[in-house]
Amino acid sequence: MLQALNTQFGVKDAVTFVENAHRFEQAVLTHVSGARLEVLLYGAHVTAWKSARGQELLFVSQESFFEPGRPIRGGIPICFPQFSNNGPLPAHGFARTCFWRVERSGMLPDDRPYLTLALTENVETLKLWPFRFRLALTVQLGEALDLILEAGNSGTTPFRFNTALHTYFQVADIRKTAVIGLDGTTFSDDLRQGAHTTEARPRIDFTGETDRVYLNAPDLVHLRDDGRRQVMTIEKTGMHDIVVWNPWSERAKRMEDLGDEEYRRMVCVETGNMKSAVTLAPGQAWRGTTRLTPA
Ligand code: TA6
Repeated sequence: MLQALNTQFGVKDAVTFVENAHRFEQAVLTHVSGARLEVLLYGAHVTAWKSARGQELLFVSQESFFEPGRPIRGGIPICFPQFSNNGPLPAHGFARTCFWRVERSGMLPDDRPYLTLALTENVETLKLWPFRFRLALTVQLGEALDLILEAGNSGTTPFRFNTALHTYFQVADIRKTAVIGLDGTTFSDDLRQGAHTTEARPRIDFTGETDRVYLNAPDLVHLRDDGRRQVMTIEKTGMHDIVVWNPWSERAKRMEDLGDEEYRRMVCVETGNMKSAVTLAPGQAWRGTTRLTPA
């Protein structure tokens, strides 16, 4: 299988297919700047992203499961067609626990490698969600990482979905971490039964469990990691909401796939349509993008 993938989709010095330490097939993308990305076929899950400076930018828990059927704790899980437990499906939908197929790979005119993974309905997804669809993730790697998520309705009835790129950023210390650019935005607070409040703080610091969906959030926010003196610029298009999540100590202790202290080194700043569902008529398609630029 790996050999067939490399023959069909490998790109010299830029896209290679290998097994990871847990025997999952993954694509490794490399860019001339030194940036490096690992994407599993399982869940189209990005599990590692190194900057041109060689710094790992994503968090993956030491306690994460790497087992078919179980979600991975960290990296960039894709939530689809449900976000969280807001519906009858497994938490965050089924896309993150399905094996996707490679659709395309290559080099862009500016010499950035790209890869497209796709998921379409199968017997298992139809049991859970009776719709025909195509979901695709394209990753483009330069000094920034571009993530392009597309969903299409290939059936004969309309459907609604929610989706997210549930990105876990690695930070040096959550107490020296802040999200900038959400002031003035209304959020739904999961820790207060979804109560709506307007964010007053230009700089959102972390002092406890945080689980908020910022509704119709700005298309540009920053994540400051003052511990590592790094700033991540997060830009989105076609995606309405931003989730900010850190489980903090008590919740971390109750999670079997997160170490008790690991909450200190992660924060999720997620882009997607968590509350504002997308409706697609037969033949229609949706596209949302997120660009992550480290500095
Ligand atoms: O995005 C925040 C959230 O929905 C939280 O409520 C929290 O449960 C987290 O995602 C992780 O969900 P998971 O199903 O991966 O344990």
